[in-house]
Amino acid sequence: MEINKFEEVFEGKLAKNEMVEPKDWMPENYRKHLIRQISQHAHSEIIGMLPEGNWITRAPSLRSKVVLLAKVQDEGGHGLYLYTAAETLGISRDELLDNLHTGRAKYSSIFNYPTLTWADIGAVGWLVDGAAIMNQVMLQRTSYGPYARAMVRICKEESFHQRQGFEIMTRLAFGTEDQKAMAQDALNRWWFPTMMMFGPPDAESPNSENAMKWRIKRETNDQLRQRFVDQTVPQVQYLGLTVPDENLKWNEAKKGYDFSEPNWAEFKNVISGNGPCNKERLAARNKAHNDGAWVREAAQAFAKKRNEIYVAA
Ligand code: BYC
Repeated sequence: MEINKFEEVFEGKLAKNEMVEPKDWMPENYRKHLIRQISQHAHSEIIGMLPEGNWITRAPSLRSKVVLLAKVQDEGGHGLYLYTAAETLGISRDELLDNLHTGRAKYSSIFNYPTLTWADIGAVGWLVDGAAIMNQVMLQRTSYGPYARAMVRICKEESFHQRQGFEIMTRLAFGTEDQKAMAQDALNRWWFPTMMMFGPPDAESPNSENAMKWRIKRETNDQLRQRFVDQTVPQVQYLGLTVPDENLKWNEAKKGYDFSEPNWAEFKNVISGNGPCNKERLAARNKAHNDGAWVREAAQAFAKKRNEIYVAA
């Protein structure tokens, strides 16, 4: 088939809302775009284990410890589904991880902020997982099959995570005055960093045009950010807390809230490697990878031996 015939088939699939699968022809830039986005997403999942993992030993009850442990394990699983989806695009796991460990690949800005109190674990589950779901629901219909299918399971698990966070916030917000103050303090520190998770404003988002054209993204950064604010403000009100934004105001004409832009200079600083915890996160990830070398070697030795036995039999 001539190259423009291949392109026609690819465009036809997108037009009919069909999934592109690993063995289908795809433009090189589509493949690269997906490797970038899926791998950044995978990195975010496993780096996201670190700020929450910090609290497993300090969770205030056995129940909350078990729930947090399950959540952190889920994030590891999400990383695995996503790395596997990225590998179907012809890149190895080693290369993907190397890009993360050497700081060449990005991961979500949000995980470069510290979790200072137990209320932060509530805020992360409620706001960060809430924002993640807002973004990921549309990704269940993204155009690349393995990514879309991974997102279905991830979204189910993220919903449980969001509930876990909201439960912690509810207990604190309806608890003692000190507990309520702790919940408010966590909300104050996580609100704007969470808004940054959706990416820069549409007018300054270099990847959005192709992402929308190829149906990788179904909604833009600004659309999702607006929906997140509209959905979350009533939850803040229910908790009796205050959104730390004096410009937050219901706009009847647009049937949504007006709100302040996050500090985009801070965002740029964080994604350039200079956020409060970037260095700590990369050091912890590199250490975990190096400490786990013997597990990978043992698994490979086992697989090799098993193959030899099968071949001999
Ligand atoms: N952090 O052109 P744009 C989670 C980068 S966590 C860091 O708009 P795009 C979880 C962007 O990569 C959530 N970098 O990009 C929850 C680009 O740089 P490059 C992870 C960011 O890709 C709890 C540049 O800025 N979710 O799930 O069209 C526990 C310009 O941006 C960020 C996903 O990854 C950011 N917040 O849109 C554990 C969802 N925002 O690559 C885990 C999938 C932007 O050109 N990803 N940048 O050098 C997406 O939907 C999109 O990639 C984004 C960005 C909306 C994030």
